[in-house]
Amino acid sequence: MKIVDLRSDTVTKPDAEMREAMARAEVGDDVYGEDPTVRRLEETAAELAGKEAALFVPSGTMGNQVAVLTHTARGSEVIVDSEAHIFYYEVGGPAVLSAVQMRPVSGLHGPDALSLMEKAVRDEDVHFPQTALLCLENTHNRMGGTVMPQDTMRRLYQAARARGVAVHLDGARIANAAVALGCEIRDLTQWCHSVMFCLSKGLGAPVGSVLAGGGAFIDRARKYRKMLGGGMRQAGVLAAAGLVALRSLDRLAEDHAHARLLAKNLAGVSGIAVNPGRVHTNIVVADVSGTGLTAAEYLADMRKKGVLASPFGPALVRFVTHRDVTRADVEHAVKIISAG
Ligand code: TLP
Repeated sequence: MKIVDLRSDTVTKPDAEMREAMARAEVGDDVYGEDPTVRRLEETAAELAGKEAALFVPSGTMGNQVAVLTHTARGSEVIVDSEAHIFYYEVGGPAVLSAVQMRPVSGLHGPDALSLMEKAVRDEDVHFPQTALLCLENTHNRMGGTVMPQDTMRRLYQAARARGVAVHLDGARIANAAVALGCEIRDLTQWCHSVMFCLSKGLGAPVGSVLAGGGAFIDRARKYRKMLGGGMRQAGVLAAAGLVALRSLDRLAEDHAHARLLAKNLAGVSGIAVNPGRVHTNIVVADVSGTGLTAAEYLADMRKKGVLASPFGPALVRFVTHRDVTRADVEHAVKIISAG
């Protein structure tokens, strides 16, 4: 049976070109700073993000957690959207690792972003924790891969900076945002102090993310990465795949077109509610309550028929397009889903 795997853009496998680059990578012990391929990846990533330096990390989660550790002090507060990955999907890491208090704000990535953020920043008061950090996410996973425009990022960044609050961007899919907006990654990342972005999502690398920021910030982050066990040795074999991944940013437009095609077709399927207008990038969120099934039941049924997707709530299902899914695969998935 043909399987179309739309669970996540993390499921891609390295292609022949990537494996070839991995096999040929020049390597050294990166904890000693001696892996030339890792260095090249970090320099390339810093350049793309318009930052002084970058750090190769094994995962997006570690990149975000190292950023929170580096920006905050124990007991300080972090403003974050209530649906953000850092708050929702990172196993409570900020509480355990950084001993910070998360301040989840509902709607932080909506039209009232600026006023909600300004309201959440603490004044000086003996009772209050100090607001140390604002975390943004672009594209926003749980909001269906939606893009935060550059102007919103700029206004949030300027307001946060005026209050002495640092800004970290979870840019796991920042390349998707840049492609959707038709701008450079650095046009977006100029509005944050640090950014994490993933090489292992739509870009197809098997492992790895990058944290970019100022030189002194990355020096401190490197020590936290070591503390968390993320100091890797001959990591150039992985960085080589990342370098190949960074050459293929433009291909994300294809994933976006496939997601639009999927959304347009699903919107016409009875029992399934999709808003194609909210599909900005490679994620489609569908409400399946009209089928009379829960998301888990619906997904189990689709799995039997060869279409894989992820649960996103009691009645919500997420479909993600990626480089290992062709237009024909999307058309096949539409046929299966439409048949119910
Ligand atoms: N997201 C995964 C799951 O963890 C939900 C997915 O399938 O989408 N930030 C954002 C916005 C992400 O979507 C993810 C991964 C991460 C961080 C973490 O990256 P990894 O998986 O490399 O730790």
